[in-house]
Parts: sequence; structure tokens; C-alpha cells
Amino acid sequence: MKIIGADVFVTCPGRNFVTLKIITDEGIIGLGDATLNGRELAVASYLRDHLCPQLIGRDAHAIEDIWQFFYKGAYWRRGPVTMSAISAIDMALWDIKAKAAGMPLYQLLGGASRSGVMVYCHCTGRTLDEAIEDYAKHQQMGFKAIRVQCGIPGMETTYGMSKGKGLAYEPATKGNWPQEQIWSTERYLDYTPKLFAAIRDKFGFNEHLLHDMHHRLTPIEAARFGKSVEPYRLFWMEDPTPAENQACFRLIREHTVTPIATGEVFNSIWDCKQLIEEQLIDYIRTTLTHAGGITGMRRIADFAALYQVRTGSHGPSDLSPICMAAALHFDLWVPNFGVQEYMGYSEQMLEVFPHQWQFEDGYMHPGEAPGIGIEFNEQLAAKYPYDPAYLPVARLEDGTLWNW
Ligand code: KDG
Ligand code: MG
Repeated sequence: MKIIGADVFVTCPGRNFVTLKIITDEGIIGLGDATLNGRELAVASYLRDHLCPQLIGRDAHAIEDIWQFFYKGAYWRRGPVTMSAISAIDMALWDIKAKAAGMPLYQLLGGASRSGVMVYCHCTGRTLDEAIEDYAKHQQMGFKAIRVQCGIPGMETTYGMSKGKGLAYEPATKGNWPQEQIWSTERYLDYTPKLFAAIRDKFGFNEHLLHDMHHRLTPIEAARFGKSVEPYRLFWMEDPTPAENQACFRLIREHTVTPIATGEVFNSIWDCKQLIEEQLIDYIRTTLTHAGGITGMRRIADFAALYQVRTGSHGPSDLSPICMAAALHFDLWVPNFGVQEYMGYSEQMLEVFPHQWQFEDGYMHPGEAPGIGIEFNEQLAAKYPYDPAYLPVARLEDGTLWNW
């Protein structure tokens, strides 16, 4: 089966998504997600100008060879732009292979290891009371795992805080420049344990409680945080400190048993190596869209399994529904599955990407359609052209640029 076409679409049905469509001479098409929030056009160009022309004429079944060709063959390895492009190609080719086999992708990977995929949702609020209200809403929807974030007194806004009551969290702002936000570690460290105390006090310990620190703390601050929240038994604390220097996590580990998740910004197995090998984390957050598609993620998950590290893939709504659909197949199969993030999508987004997945009582299932079970409505997508938007940057109160 030969590849005869590869098209790239950048569409904004509320958020910018980069979609790759691979066409074969047998009429089977595959879809891949190449979205890199705030850098969409760079990935679209990498695909359009460099990789797509080199796909034409290749055997669509040769997934591993194509992956290796683009990974090793560029000479310049890794990096988010390169790896998002490779990931989209890989996802689209697995979609094609599974469609050709007449099977849902999870069957091709080895079959289901569980009956459903536990997903965690986002609970947010400008205040603690709003967060409690939002938690109750998500609990009623059946979620078994809930991430909790809220506004912090003395800070105008913070990571994970919704812009208005009842609104879903949206970090990016439209325009050509990132918004600047002020961050205070001291205020955060003092206030956040009160949020967990209030949630556990009101709702008990029935749901898994998760929290994202979004790379804001130093290792010793993260250690203090993890230790101080142990009574609330978090499922995980996410991205406690930036992970470029992986040895930093050792200090956190020495002080707390609060489980640690990291890796949403990683794009290869090499980014995870020391963290996994030295058992410095409990959950690896790499995603299909940024860490090499099914081919890259399968290698990371198998390596992680040796050290009892489980998967907890990134699944914000700034990755397209194509990534979500494929992730559910991966999650249903992967033996060392932990949890899957599911932020959800607007009606408008789901109209552009009609999907097969189902949600019931806190668990999701990718459905039984051959392939990854997602479509792309090109005509509708064309009505929503690219609209520049950027993630914010953070500064300390004295103006020093910090980690957002
Ligand atoms: O584009 C950046 C977002 O995907 C990220 O901020 C979301 O941290 C995130 C999460 O855990 O979902
Ligand atoms: Mg995160």
C-alpha cells in the first residue's frame, strides 16, 4: 500500500489544531495530530516543507522504518517541533494499518488489558468555594480522579485558574504576544494545602486527587510541599520542578512519599531516562502527539514498566481530539497504565472531529471502529482559520522571568 498524498491543516475551532492526513493508493486515509500549542505553524511547516514530500511513494505499512528514517535521517534529532511532526505521521500510519486490518487500533497493539480507561478531569475555580462547587459537579458526572487547582489570594491569576465562574480553564490568550502573569511561590505554598484540606473534608477520600504545580517550585520547595500535603493522599503532584536536570528530583524524593508525575513537555525516551531508571517519578506524562506517536510511546512505556513507573498521559484540550482518540487505544492496551488526562472539548471542536469514544462512570473506551476511530471534517475546519494565540509567561513579584 503506497502513500500518495499527505496534507496538513491548521484550524481553529476555538483552539488551534494541526492535523495531518495521509492518503494511500488503496483509498485508506490516516489522521495524525501535530499540535504544539503556540508553535503550530512551525510544525506545519516542518511537515509541509520537509517530511510530507518524502512520504510520497513509501509503503504505508513500514511504520518503524519511516519513524527511524525521519528520526535518524534528519541528522538533527529530537526537539518538540521535529517530534510533533514525526508523531503525527506515526499516528496516521497506525490509523491506516489498523483500518487495513479491519481492527480498532488497540487490538493491533495486543488487545485490551482492561475494560475501560480511567480518566481524570479538571476542577477549577477563582476561589476555594468555586473549586468546591466545581468538584461536586465533576463528582456527579462520575469522575473517579479529579485534578484540583484554584486561585490564590494575593495573586491576580495562576496556573489552572478559570477566567470566570463555571468556565473551563483556558491558559492561552489570542494575539501575537504572551500575557505576563505574576507568581509568588510563598503565597502558593501557604494556600494550596488549605485547598486539599477543604476538598478532603467536604468529599472524603473517594476520588483520586491530583494537582499540577506546573514547574514552579525549586526542588527543596517541592519537597516541603509534598511533605506538607501527605495527609491528603494525592494520587500525584505533577511537574513539581522543571525537569531539564533530572537529578533534581532526587531531593524531592528523599523528603516525601507524595507520588510524582512529570513529562508532558518531553519528546523522547531520552528525556525520561534518568527519572525512570533511578525511580525518581511514579507516573510518566509523555503524550502520543509530542513523544513519537505510538512507536515512541510504546518504547517509553515498556522501559517505564521495568521500574514500576506507570503512564499518565497528558491530555489537555490543546492536543486535538485525534490525539485523544489514539491515546485511548494506547491506554486500553498498555500494561502499566496509570490514568489518562481528559480535559474535554467544546461542541464546536467535536463537530470538526467526529469521534467514536465513549465516557461512562469515570472510564473511557475508544470504541470498536477500525483504526483510531476519529474523523476530520475538512469543510467545517476550513471555516475556522488559524488564529494566533500564546501561552502566558510568569514573572516573580520583582519582575524576574520564571517558569510558567
Ligand atoms: O499547552 C500547555 C498545556 O497543555 C499545559 O499547560 C496543560 O499542564 C497542563 C496539563 O497538565 O494539562
Ligand atoms: Mg501539566
